[in-house]
Amino acid sequence: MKLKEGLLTVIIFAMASILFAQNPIIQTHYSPDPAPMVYNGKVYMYTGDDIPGYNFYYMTKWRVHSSADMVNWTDHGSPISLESFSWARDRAWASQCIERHGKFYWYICAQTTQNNMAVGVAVADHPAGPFKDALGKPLITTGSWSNIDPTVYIDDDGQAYLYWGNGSLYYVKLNKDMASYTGEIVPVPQTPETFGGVRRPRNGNAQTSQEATPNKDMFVEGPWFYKRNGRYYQMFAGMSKGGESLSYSMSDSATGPWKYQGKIMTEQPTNSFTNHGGIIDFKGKSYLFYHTGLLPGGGGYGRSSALEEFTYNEDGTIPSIRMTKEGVQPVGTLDPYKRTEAETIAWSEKCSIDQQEKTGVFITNTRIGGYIKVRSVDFGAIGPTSFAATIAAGLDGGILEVHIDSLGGTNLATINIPRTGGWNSWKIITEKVMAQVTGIHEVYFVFKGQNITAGRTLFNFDYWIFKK
Ligand code: FUB
Repeated sequence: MKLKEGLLTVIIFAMASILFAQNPIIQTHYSPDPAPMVYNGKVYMYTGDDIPGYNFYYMTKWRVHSSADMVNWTDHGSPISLESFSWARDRAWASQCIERHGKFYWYICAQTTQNNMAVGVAVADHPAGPFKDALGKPLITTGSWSNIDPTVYIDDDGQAYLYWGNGSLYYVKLNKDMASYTGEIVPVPQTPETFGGVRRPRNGNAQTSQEATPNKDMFVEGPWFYKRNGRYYQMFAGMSKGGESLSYSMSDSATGPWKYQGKIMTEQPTNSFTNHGGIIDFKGKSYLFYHTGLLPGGGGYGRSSALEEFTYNEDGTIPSIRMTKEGVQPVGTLDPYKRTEAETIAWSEKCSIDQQEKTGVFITNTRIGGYIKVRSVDFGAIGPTSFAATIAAGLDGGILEVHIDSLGGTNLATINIPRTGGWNSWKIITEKVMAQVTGIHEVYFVFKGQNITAGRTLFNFDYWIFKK
């Protein structure tokens, strides 16, 4: 009896941790090297794109997601890839985007046709693009493998700084056009006092962190430069036992001297050698973005963005932060009476995303047993009477069920999906809402099927809306 109860508790705990999981925050694809940007009431998160099955960082594109509440993330697809930069041939590595006077400057790094790494910049009128290469050539190109992981910040006096580096850390002062700079590239001095240690000189061109001294720290890569309450922060991927830590230094000036402060995140079971982070304040809270290899099937070359909330110490220093599965709590609600893209997701299983010129980003590869969960949905005081979803299905048999609060919670609506004329022939299908719902709930869009071979796509799903 006791054994049975114990087993039951383990099963309930495992199910609860799946249902309450919020990290990694993107489940439909890998999303390494998260770089958050706060703009106009939303957080935009720019990431890379690890390719399943590879054994190195052979990445080819970058991605954008956004959230107004920190738990529901809308996928904006991949507005830039290596093809967007005529000079880039491989390794679409870490990036960061910033807004200046209504334009968005997305600093990326990639391997050049000359086989070294360089920093480039793409520009857009909207945070999710379309972006185009601002220069048609790299912005930083010195022939060095250290030209990776750009981070950018515009100071209160309007001066913009671009820092970057692997092993060595550099900066330049950007001009107001954000696509050129004045003065020399400045190498930042590294000592135990400034960055916790010194990396041994590189042997040739190898892109490796193997020279690290376990347990000590040093600047490895992935700088994240920002200012808060008049003080400057330089977070970076440092070195710990078994992999990269997230560590930081502080300064009273944008250009140093830097004072090493310690490790923010270290020796966590992230299942990834690298870590790469970004820090923002949003709606009065502070957040650390980082990556792990913890998405099922993931690892060191299959990394996904994760998120934790933290509070600065009174003196402005950053506490030690542990990774969690539960992630963060919502800081806003979602209005179900406005069109919501189906690719707005708090958690999902057994589905992925695709992108087309006409439809934009949509959910595809929906399979039996899969679902999309959306959190903090506010139905208000008067509940909905109907639910509509935009669906495309080349075959029939798929069923979309809408439940609240859990996968098996109250069933609000069921759509038996007909053939719509093809996987790209979209139809708005409306159904009556079968139960009364008011107030704030989680909503589950559950994928089911009748007489269907398990594993095949049930339907494509573009957006949904409730009506009162
Ligand atoms: O994602 C490729 C590289 O791995 C990044 O540029 C580094 O920061 C590390 O995360």
